[in-house]
Amino acid sequence: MLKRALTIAGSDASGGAGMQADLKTFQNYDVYGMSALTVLVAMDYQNNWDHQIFPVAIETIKSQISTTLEGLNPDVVKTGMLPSVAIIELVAQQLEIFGKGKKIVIDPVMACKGTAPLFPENTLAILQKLVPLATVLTPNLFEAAQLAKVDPIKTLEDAKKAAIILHSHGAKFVVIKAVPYDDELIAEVVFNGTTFACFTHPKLDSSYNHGAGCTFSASIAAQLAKGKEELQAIADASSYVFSAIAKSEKLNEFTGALVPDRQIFPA
Ligand code: PXL
Repeated sequence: MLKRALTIAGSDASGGAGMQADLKTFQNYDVYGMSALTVLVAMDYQNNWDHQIFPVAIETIKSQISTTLEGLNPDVVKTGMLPSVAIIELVAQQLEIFGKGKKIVIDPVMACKGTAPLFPENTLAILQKLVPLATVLTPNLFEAAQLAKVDPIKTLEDAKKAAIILHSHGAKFVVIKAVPYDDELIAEVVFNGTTFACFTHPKLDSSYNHGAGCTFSASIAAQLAKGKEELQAIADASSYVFSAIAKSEKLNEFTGALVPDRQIFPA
């Protein structure tokens, strides 16, 4: 039977990140995707690709969550950009009531690559309301340091300390993305409360990677929907995104497209 995944996230007009990345990824795994849109992001191509942010009204978000989470019974829910404390609180409340027993992937989006943090005041709300609901929490280095209230993460040891702190706030699996591992490798660093795992791959400096974070957490969500165990889903998501970046293609002078391989495996 078709497995179902819901993304509660923003729209990236450029098509690479946000719910566009999530729905494309779900499709690529043969998982039925649905969405509750929280914010629209547009980019100014005449002004250095500056990001413009247009939040969706709370009642509109609530109706979409009702349609999907209550009305269509997703196997897994993924969250992405939530552009205000009120929206974070709404999503957390709806997940607590209607998300019971479901796997939940929380991508604590705080900024778009190359831009200033969008919503620094949201950090505490994400930590208190969403992190405790996470089956898998997928911060990047910046988000992990902000949420764990530690200095910028520069080493594997720094990342492990932050992962322990974030796990203590209730996330079952914490994955810190793109941690410097050694001179040639970067790693996804995973902590589940007892053991660490590192999934390494070579650094890929020159490729386009817009939307890599969203695609990574959406890949985990799709695989969880199909019944894969968390650690294996995280490992396979790491390879999936690495390959998609390696094959990425330029779209314009500011951004490129990830090119992932299609994933066909039985549910
Ligand atoms: O990559 C972070 C991100 C998440 N969600 C939306 C975005 C971006 C970055 O552009 O636009 C909607």
